Amino acid sequence: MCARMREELLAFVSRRGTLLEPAAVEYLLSQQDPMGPLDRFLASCSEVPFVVTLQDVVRAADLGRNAAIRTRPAVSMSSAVQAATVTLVMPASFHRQGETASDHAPDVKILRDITGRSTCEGTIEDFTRYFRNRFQTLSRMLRSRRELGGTQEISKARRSTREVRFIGMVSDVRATKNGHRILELEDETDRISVLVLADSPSAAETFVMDEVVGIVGKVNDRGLVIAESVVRPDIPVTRPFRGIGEHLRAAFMSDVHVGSTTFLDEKWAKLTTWMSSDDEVARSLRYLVVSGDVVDGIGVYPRQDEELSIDDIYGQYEALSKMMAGLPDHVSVVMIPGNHDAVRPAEPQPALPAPIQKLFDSNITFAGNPSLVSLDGVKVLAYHGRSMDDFVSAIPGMNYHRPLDAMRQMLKMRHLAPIYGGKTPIAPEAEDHLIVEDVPDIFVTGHVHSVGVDTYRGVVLVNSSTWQAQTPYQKMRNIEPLPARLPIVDLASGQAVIKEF
Ligand code: D5M
Ligand code: FE
Ligand code: ZN
Repeated sequence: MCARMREELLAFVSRRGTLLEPAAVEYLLSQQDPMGPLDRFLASCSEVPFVVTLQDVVRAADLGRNAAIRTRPAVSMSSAVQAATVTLVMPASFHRQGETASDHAPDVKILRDITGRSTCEGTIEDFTRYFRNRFQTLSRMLRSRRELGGTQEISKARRSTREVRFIGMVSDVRATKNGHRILELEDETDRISVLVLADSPSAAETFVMDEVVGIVGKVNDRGLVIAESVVRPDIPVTRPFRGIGEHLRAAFMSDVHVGSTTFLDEKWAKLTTWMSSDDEVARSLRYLVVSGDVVDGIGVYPRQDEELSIDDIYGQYEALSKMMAGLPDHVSVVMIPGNHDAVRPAEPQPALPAPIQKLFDSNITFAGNPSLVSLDGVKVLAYHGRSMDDFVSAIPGMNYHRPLDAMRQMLKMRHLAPIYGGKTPIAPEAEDHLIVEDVPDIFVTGHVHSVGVDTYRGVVLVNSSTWQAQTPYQKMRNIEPLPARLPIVDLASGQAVIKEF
């Protein structure tokens, strides 16, 4: 039994491409689940280490024992919620652990956004610099991946007769009539065609323009690379949710569309009443993240004036300001803009301008789109989500009702809006702010007027509903919104629920 376990453990280690210190082997064999701590340790590494030590596995085993109690319900809870996104799911256990937010001072920090740091003028040079920065940043992430050790520049790789590894930006994707796909990849030296065969392990991968990928493959005699595997920058394999010590909570909303005739004022009134009530979850809400399209705006689409109840942009923000002032004081608000708001439409968008900010109380933090913010140390990546329009057009099977699929793709590609030249306007800043540099604890989007929560590799995913009923435009495009749902995340456990109003 023990010999077999040893064999299995060593086979596991070798499959993962690392070595195990002899003392670590003995330690793991003394554990109930020898593979568990090792798996957890490897998952926490951004690249596979050369040797795993005794200390590594002991620490991972301890962490696992402590985290298991906290993380397990989070994962199972949130998948249940995703399956039933339209119902109010609030288990008794979620209630019991409430702590009162009014006892705690809020701690909001903007860790990263474009506000005040925009440099671009939109010249050709700006675009060249922007794409070079995107390529370099993402290829740096890819090069640290074990599978891509020894990558070559494309100009060198194309002359090789052995296995080659290289990194490139996708400049074309097409399907052949036999269902294979041909990618054109470019780096700073050259460009090359890559064939992804329909029966290869990478056949299920989807590709979009301008994303950066790594390829392992062989060059055939016609200079075409036959891909053996495709490597995405991605985020490290599952790590436990890095929560805070207390069960304080953050709620998420977006697409309030104040000023639209279809804004749901009765639902909003219910939300306000509940948030100010004695309900334990309501009382434990410390933060509210509002992810864009906070008002309906003016002239955003043709004949919008026919669908506006407030046809003045300041009037719209003033109305929103009153609504926000009606929420309880123990809730601190973070607000980013979306494509309907009064800032430049090109992403990254800066925070709402000062004259608009002045209309609001001081407990609101205005940040750009996207932004990485820290709420009591929990890192939240908030992005309105315009690029989902492009994901839906580019990837077969993706649709407006499954925003979490697009969000998972963004994390895999480590980019919020890879496709250039589609519906998402992108400003060519010196640095690509749409790259997911830091792995967040919570990743939130809005825009599609749907709702959902889930986890991906330990990151809590939230898509944050709308407070607007179906508009004539959405009806024409068959978009059925799921309005007036409030996702709420426990900042201690990462457990997420959706409350419906
Ligand atoms: O987006 C509201 C909904 O409409 C959302 O599901 C996306 C969809 N939408 C918005 N603009 C477009 C374009 N240009 N093409 C396709 N679908 C779109 P909102 O940003 O609130 O108007
Ligand atoms: Fe919207
Ligand atoms: Zn939008």
